[in-house]
Amino acid sequence: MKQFEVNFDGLVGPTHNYAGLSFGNVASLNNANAVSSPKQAAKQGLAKAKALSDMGMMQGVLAPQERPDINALRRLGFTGTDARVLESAAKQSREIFLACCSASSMWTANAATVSPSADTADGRVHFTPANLTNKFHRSLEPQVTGNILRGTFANDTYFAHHQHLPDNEHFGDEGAANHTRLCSDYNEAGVELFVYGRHAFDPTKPAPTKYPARQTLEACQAVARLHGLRDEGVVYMQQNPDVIDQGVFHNDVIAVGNQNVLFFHEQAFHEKEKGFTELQRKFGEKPLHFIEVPTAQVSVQDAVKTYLFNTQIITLPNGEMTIIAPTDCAENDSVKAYLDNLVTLGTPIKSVNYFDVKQSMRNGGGPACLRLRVAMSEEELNGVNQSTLINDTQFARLNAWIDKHYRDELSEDDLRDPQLLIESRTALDELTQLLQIGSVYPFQQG
Ligand code: SUG
Repeated sequence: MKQFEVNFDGLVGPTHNYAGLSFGNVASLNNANAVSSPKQAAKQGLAKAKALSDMGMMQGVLAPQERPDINALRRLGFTGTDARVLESAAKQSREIFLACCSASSMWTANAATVSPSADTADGRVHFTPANLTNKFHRSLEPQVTGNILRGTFANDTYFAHHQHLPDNEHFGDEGAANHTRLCSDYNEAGVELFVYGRHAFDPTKPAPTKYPARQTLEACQAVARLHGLRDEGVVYMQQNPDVIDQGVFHNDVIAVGNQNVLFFHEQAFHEKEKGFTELQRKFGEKPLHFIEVPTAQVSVQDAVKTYLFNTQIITLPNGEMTIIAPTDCAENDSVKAYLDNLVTLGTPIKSVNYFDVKQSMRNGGGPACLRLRVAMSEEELNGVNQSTLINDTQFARLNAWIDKHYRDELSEDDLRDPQLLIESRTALDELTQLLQIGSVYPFQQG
């Protein structure tokens, strides 16, 4: 039976900007207030998606959210016309205004946790949007994310959609960024590795002290229950609290997996041996490759700076694995030396492809942040809304759509311009038609 892992990349929205909103995400803080280039950012992202499609991979896109989020501003007491809401929010509370303008929905690794049908009790692909409670600007995303996922995976026979977990820090959930599925073949039952930062109900357990742990064990367990995963198909591991305090705000900044490969930094996990023993036992007899990067070769600092682990490991149509890495990895001597050597070691990873995703990196998002993975059978893939999949025609259409609607530059002042809101809504309304996902935005729903 044919099997596919489809990467759904987040389209960068027309109001892409850098606001420095994520405490604990060092790159995002360092680039606060820089003038952004929405057109270039969107084109960079789309070019990466197209390049993967040209490599023979199945590739889709997820629509961005509408920002500024006028609804959120109204809920917070700003009233009057849309123009008035923008003006008074920007004037009275710059922080709230900027949070409601965040470009963060482009990182679809945080859109949801996805369990393929081979792992779930009812044999459907399950989706739970991440509640992203730890950051106010990200907590605005789950409702519309759910709408977009329903519009993209619109067939109830194959796809099951859950509501996001309760909006509370006890159930802080950051989606696929802390979830890695290991398997021999995509459509065989696998082991889903959930990585958490802290225990919500047990304060005696270790936790970071400087930066927040965004994901709780209890959230991971709830998602596994919702998806109907077997105990034998799940492993929970805690992220090393020390690396969270060094800027590793999601597990996908320090570890990445694909099929039977887990690529990770020596310092990534708390109680590593215990977790790996369980992982190996549940994975079974078939080979499982643990590729550990020693601190002596790549420091945690370099890993955070270059996003060595926020790479995508993909299996090419010829069966070989390749790493999709940001160009930042090629520009760092120790990381480049590590990768050059890695492909000679006889592991399933045979090559590295570098991509320029600097517009995303400046907000702390590498290639892996930009995509949500969905493993599917051919039948399930046929049940996906086909307009959301990338082929030459759809790529050309989306590129033309960006050219038509996106600005070359955007500063903080532009975000309060009511004309930008009109431009952005016009663009998004057209996008929902292009992707045939229906009315997903509040402004379309009246
Ligand atoms: O949640 N940055 C995002 C980056 C998410 C990266 N995703 C993964 N690692 N999977 C975050 O911290 C910053 C936005 C700003 O500063 O404007 C932001 O939300």
